[in-house]
Amino acid sequence: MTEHLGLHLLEHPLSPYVQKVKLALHFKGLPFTSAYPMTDAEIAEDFALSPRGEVPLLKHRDLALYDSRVICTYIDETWPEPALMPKSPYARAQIRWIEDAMDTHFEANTWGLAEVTIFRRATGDLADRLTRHAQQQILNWFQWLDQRLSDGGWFNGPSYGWGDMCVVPFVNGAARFDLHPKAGTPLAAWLRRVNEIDAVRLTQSAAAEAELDPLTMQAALTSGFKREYRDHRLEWMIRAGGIDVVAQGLSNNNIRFNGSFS
Ligand SMILES: N[C@@H](CCC(=O)N[C@@H](CS)C(=O)NCC(=O)O)C(=O)O
Repeated sequence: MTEHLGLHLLEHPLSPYVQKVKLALHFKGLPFTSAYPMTDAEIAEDFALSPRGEVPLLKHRDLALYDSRVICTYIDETWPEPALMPKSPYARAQIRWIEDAMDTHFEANTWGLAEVTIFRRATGDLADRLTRHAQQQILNWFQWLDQRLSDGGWFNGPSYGWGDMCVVPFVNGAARFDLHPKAGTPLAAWLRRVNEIDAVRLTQSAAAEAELDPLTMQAALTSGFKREYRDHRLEWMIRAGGIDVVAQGLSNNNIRFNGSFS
């Protein structure tokens, strides 16, 4: 498909949610343009479209959609072939369940590791404690994923699809922190196979090129950049023992929650 469809994605290549959307667009063979808002003015203009101020955000016609699940559903319903998911409601339910686990449980751990190693929100004992918590959780999640995969199988069922697109960005995200599925497990074998898919390779090389420089990111925290602490991330930080990190972020005004009506 080569026609111009006017699909424009606001993104950051490292975001696993963005990667999921890109994988869905590639799977359908849909051409799209993309950009990541950098300056304060771009961020303000683009994020005025979303009460969350998050990427991914997909613009199409007069729509500005946020949230990777909403976006992927829109893509699948608008361009139904090839289908992102199997037809059976049972199989779909399992995929949605895995997606929810990745989006709202697994991700908090890699996000927390970035808070420690890139944004340096904690040092010393607290950093060790948060890191250990994240590492242990991720290894447990690897086991959980392993149990949902048969040898040679896909999370989507008989072939690669949404079920895999919603897992691979997060598992690759853990590899950035040197956390890998155990050798010899179905998950490790799946990861090798899924990373050979062209679209996955493409999103991974874009992510590698966009790797965050810790010093730049720490400086950003003192010059107006606020990291989003909503929902599962806030809960993760508190549960992992980092309530002081939250208090400090509020006091330094470099964490934020959802926007509110003004
Ligand atoms: N539930 C959303 C989550 C999107 C999300 O959390 N995006 C992050 C990037 S990974 C973001 O834009 N965060 C903004 C910030 O940290 O300020 C989705 O599925 O799209």
